[in-house]
Amino acid sequence: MDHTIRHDWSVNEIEAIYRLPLLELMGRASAVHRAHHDPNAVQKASLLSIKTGGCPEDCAYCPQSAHHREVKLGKEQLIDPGIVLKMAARAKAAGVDRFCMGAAWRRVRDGAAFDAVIEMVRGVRDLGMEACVTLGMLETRHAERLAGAGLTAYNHNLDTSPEYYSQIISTRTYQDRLDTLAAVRGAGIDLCCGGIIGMGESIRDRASMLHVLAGFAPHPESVPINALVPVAGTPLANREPVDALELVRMIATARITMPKSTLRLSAGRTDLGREAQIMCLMAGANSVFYGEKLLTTPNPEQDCDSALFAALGPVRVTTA
Ligand code: SAM
Ligand code: DTB
Ligand code: SF4
Repeated sequence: MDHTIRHDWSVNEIEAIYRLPLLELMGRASAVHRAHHDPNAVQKASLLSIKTGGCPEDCAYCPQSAHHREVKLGKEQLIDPGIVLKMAARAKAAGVDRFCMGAAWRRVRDGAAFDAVIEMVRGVRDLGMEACVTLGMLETRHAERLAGAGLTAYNHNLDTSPEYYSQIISTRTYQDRLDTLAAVRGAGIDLCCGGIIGMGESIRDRASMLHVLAGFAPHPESVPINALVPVAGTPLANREPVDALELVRMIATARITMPKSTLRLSAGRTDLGREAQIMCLMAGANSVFYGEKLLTTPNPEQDCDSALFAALGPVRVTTA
């Protein structure tokens, strides 16, 4: 039993950590990070949208929701597994060791499309990479099939606090999210579960979301922290970009409350300079998404990321 791992943080305690003087917060987070992780390793993960657009959910941040009719994004069919696996192999050749595939589905259904996803998961694992998928809600039998195909992790985010959630999504409940996460856990698949900052939530909401995550026993193995990418045509299109230092605080607080989890500096990197990204890594981030696109929105171009990795000096780019 590792007594440094706690599941009983209170929201007040977490908020107090978030509000610490920045240098104190970063110092503490960095110490926890170094105690539990190789501070010189940064995992490169890649994302691919295997089925884009037309999603029946109404998530206010998401360009793929069919409810946001002004978004300029086509609705596409599921990509053929052969093409997906070629892209995974290309990512692997670029030093990526985790390949994440996202479908704009409300829920997993049995049938040919799910069979194709199972084939993709098997293929990515056969390439020697970690495989993660995010397919919306699922039930135990789906989770078990994914586990049988060797899936490493299932991404399903809380997105925000239980209190702020209804401002962002009306087509499913927080409890729906928790039920899917329980089905994933029950099948023995790692959880990839995090959220977004910059959607108008308060610092209390950020602490409250971390309270739910850190209350899971075990903690999610992977915690993506996204900064909102405001997309034209979505209800959050005109949100002010979140201050980079808020992202640093969020990552540092996640690191202190979930010492062993892999923290992913996820969406929102295009607005961050090298220095801000390096602060996020010092505060406890272990991984970035690499490649010019996230699911549908831009990610830093290869030149920018080469400059970032060059500035870091020789880092171990794989942790798998
Ligand atoms: N449909 C599945 C679901 O919602 O679980 C999977 C795909 S969904 C695009 C995966 C995650 O991407 C969301 O939970 C959200 O946290 C993040 N995301 C989507 N749009 C975003 C945006 N504009 N800015 C930041 N993060 C975003
Ligand atoms: C996560 O938390 N962030 C990634 C991954 N999980 C699937 C997705 C970010 C998507 C950003 C919006 C887009 O590109 O469509
Ligand atoms: Fe659909 Fe996921 Fe986008 Fe919500 S976040 S609209 S569930 S693709």
